[in-house]
Amino acid sequence: MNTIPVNDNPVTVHIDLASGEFNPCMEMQKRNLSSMVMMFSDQKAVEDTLKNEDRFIYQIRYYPFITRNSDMSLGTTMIMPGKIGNEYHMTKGHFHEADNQPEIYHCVTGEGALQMMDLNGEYHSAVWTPGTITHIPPQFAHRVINTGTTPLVFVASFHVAAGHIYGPIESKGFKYIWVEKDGKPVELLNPKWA
Ligand code: S6P
Ligand code: ZN
Repeated sequence: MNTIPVNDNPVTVHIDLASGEFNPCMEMQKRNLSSMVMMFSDQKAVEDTLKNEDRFIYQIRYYPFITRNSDMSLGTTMIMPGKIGNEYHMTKGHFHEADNQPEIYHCVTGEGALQMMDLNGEYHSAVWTPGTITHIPPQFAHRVINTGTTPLVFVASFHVAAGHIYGPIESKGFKYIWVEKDGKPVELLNPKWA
């Protein structure tokens, strides 16, 4: 990661809405299937896909805005269209480490859904098209699913101090999974929660 400059003056950046490319960009991360094996429910489909390719699932780009007494960050995520078995490509999903940290997600390109769940299993989802904005309250894990046939791009606004916790989602997932059935996206109970 590049060194984050402290800058007390206004900063302007540019985002390409079709690709999520950030200019300037401070950090980039690519997630391929091998880095999120446990997130998909059809493990046989994961294994079969990995025999052929370590499929590129999504790309994250960040720009942190740090002043002497505040911090904000913008991130873009571009999720490729596709499925593992019948389950659509998605982000890993995480809780924030700090329990008072919300986040705002803004869908700018593509079609999909956002799922949110707290530690008690209270579950919500929102269907996304370009222009949809969702406020994710503190203590709700969040994951985005690309249910379309083109890349899905969204912009995330959060505090750098929020942090990430992936463990609970890695082990049990969200209460529901998004799969294709008869050519359409449907939300089904996750077998791990049945
Ligand atoms: C950070 C924010 C996003 C995600 C990104 C990838 O709080 O929610 O920038 O990090 O969408 O998702 P994940 O679950 O792989 O971190
Ligand atoms: Zn987050």
